[in-house]
Amino acid sequence: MRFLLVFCLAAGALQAQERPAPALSAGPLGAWSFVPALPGMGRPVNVAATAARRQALLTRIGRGVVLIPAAHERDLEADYVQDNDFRQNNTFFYFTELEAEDAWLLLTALGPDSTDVVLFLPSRDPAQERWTGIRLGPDATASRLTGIATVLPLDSLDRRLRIAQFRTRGPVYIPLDASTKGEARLNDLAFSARDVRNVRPIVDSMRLVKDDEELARLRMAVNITVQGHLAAMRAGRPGAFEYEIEAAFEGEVRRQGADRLGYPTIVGSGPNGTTLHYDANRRRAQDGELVVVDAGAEYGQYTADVTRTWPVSGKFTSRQKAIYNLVLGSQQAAFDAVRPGVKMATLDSISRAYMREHSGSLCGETTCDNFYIHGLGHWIGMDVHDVGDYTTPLASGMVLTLEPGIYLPDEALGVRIEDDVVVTAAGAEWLSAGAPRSIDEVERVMREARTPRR
Ligand SMILES: [Mn+2]
Repeated sequence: MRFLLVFCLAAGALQAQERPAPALSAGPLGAWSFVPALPGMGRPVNVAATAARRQALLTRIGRGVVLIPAAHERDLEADYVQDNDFRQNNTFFYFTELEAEDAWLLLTALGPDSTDVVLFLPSRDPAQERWTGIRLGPDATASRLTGIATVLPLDSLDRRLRIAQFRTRGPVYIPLDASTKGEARLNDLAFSARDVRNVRPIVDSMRLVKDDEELARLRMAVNITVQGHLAAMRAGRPGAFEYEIEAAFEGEVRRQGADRLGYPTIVGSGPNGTTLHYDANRRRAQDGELVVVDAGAEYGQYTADVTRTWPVSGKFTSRQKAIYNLVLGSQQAAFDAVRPGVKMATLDSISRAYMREHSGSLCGETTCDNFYIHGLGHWIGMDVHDVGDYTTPLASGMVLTLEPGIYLPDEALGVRIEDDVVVTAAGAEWLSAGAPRSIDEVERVMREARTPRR
């Protein structure tokens, strides 16, 4: 009730400095937060969080210049578009939370107490805006909404860059990766015989530990994804096509305000459940089979990654139960070991050891861990397989997946259970616990979906 009141007050005078209240019980989880003065697709920028990240980067660098480009509109003729023509570059987004195309960010560090931040935006073009809608231009509105005091037209970038290089006489850091390999300005810099370095390793290590703002976005993406998995389970029935289950997931997450999918939805029934990245989703699920649904929604540039495995009939067979509970136990063993200081490789070994020791005769002559053919998990964030060194010991605020599986192609039987987990000071928290995971919960949700309501 208190939250509702706060929301009403905030909605009256929403400013860029304030965060919108989280989505409430009424309406979709990811309800659109309208910012009258921020054109385009953008949600409000958390100016405090982005300023803190920029300062942390400049502090790490000490002395030097950082230049980061935004993404550009996709080419409808050349690219396979997924949902719309633009997704922001992750490095640019991390330091701005801005979904502006063709922008650049220039950061200058002259020492611990002297830093400078300039955002460059293309000048507005009224004729072009008939096609694109209103764009954020280099003016006082942009400064207010982004929390960046200096916002200049794009055509002043090269001059400002030269001045920044002259003032610092230090290295120039630029993101060198697949997303920027077509940037002529960065290529010119990289071949300029100056001290040019890749900023990605520093940024990637920062992105490994999520701040509160990032965790809030991840929680939203996960909560939306949970709703999608419930919808997928409810759409399950013998004879359902895999794409019907896919549509139930994707329809629900979009209805809940997901921006797009985090990755192509995997719906593998029967034999397809034993193919790890099967995403054609064209087969008809047969009575008695399991279906593996590995699907995640993206919200506010962050993606969830959740997998559920359930029987299309709504009831597990005793064989399916035994395999499923072995995977579940293996996941729980890993979860119970998550705490700051532990490494991903240790968790992986713990989950495998559990599976080996509890296999009994389930997998015949051998133990079931021999059919657990992928790693335990990975970081998630703005990328579904997020950046960051996997040898880094866990720390509070890191977010990872735990996804053991057993794949038995000879029996057309695959089970994967994947949840998203945030490391806390005391251990870990399940983020995706709202998606039914135990056999009883899964069967109950599927039974209730079939029972006609009176
Ligand atoms: Mn995954």
